[in-house]
Amino acid sequence: MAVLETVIIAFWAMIPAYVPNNAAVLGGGGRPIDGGRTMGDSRLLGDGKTWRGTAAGIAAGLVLAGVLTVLAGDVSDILGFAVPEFAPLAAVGLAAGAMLGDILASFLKRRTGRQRGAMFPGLDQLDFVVVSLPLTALLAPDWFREWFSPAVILVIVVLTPVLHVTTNMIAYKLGLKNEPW
Ligand code: CTP
Ligand code: K
Ligand code: MG
Repeated sequence: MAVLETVIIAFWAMIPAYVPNNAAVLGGGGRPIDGGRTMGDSRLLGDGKTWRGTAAGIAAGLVLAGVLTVLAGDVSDILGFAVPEFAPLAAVGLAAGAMLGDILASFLKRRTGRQRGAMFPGLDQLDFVVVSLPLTALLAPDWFREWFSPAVILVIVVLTPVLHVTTNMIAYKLGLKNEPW
């Protein structure tokens, strides 16, 4: 499989997992998921993980998966190779897995003494991949096997941190995000 083809499939397949993070920033606010609860000296998750942000993130991921599924046939014809349509459970695994990964990362940040907004290099860039891929493999195993070849997974692990750093820098410059990570 050509490298460019692998990169395009990896990017396409991960859009429903990439978009939730950014949508959560735009839609966030209101009641924190942890309801203010603490564990030890720190918040369980912190004020940066809200119900509204999480719902906005998952909804955005599902909508994107739907749009891409509608476009997949035409795009595949234009490109000359197939890009994935999203099985409903694959869309759920990618979108909800991304938000769950971000929430688990905040849990780990609070346990390691990091305040809301503190950076955690590595975890910040890959938290959503680490949960969304296994969750998708669990919820839609056939779909996952069809599209997430070892080569595609390798591209995702390399490409995701680059995209993450770039989009967060842009969001920071636009004043949408408080920190550039
Ligand atoms: N956000 C949200 N709900 C989520 C994820 C994000 O409301 N599930 C919103 C919050 O306003 C949050 C912002 O998006 O402050 C940026 O997200 P993120 O960088 O993930 O959170 P941080 O504020 O950095 O908090 P943490 O240190 O816990 O990651
Ligand atoms: K985060
Ligand atoms: Mg942050």
